[in-house]
Amino acid sequence: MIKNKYYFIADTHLGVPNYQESLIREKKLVSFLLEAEKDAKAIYLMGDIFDFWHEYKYVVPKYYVRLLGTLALIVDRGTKVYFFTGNHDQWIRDYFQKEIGMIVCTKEIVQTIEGKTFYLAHGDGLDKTDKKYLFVKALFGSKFIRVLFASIHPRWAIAFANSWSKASRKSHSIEDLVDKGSQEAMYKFSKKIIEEKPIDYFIFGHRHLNKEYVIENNKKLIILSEWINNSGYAVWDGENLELKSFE
Ligand SMILES: [Mn+2]
Repeated sequence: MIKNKYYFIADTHLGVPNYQESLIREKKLVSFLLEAEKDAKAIYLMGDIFDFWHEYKYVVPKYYVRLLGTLALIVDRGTKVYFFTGNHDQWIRDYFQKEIGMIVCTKEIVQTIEGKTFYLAHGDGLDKTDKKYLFVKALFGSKFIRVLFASIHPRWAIAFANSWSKASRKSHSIEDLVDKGSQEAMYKFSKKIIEEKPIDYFIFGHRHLNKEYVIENNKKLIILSEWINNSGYAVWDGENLELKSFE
């Protein structure tokens, strides 16, 4: 099969709402990746793949072995895999690059793929009026907090983080479902960016919306769905950029 497609998914939030349900979703994600691999030139994991991830210098969380093994296999067989950190899984070190061979992106990237220019990001923190969110994002990204957290025994640190991430998800879930139309921060952001940069397509996760916007003419914004209730993805074949659902 010719490998000429590019796949984009986000917000699988592995780990919630509980181990059993997450495992079912993880297996579905593995099926998706193996299916996509057949004709994929690259696969973009656009953030919040894990509901919580924290790795230590010599140790990683004891979950997600099917997904991690599959990703390593796919990379070894020659497909590029990009891993964007989301707001739920930003606490990475070198494991994803070194052990799995993924290309890690800790912020947005602008990339020309088969003749079109893509602006790709997880998409949190785009609303510059949301000072509270930006403060928390800066705090969690700070070296001081990371060092402090890493110094707590994982027995406590991981347990605390798991309960925190679940609480955070609950508080966001109602807002996440609201479609703000033209008031959507990602839409406004994309409109502003194209005034300065020649971007054709924006792809974001984070908002869980599963929605396509026309920015202007042929310029598009795609906001990927989450995988807890949906299983959407975007695919680009050099001619069409489409939102699809994996069943
Ligand atoms: Mn997110």
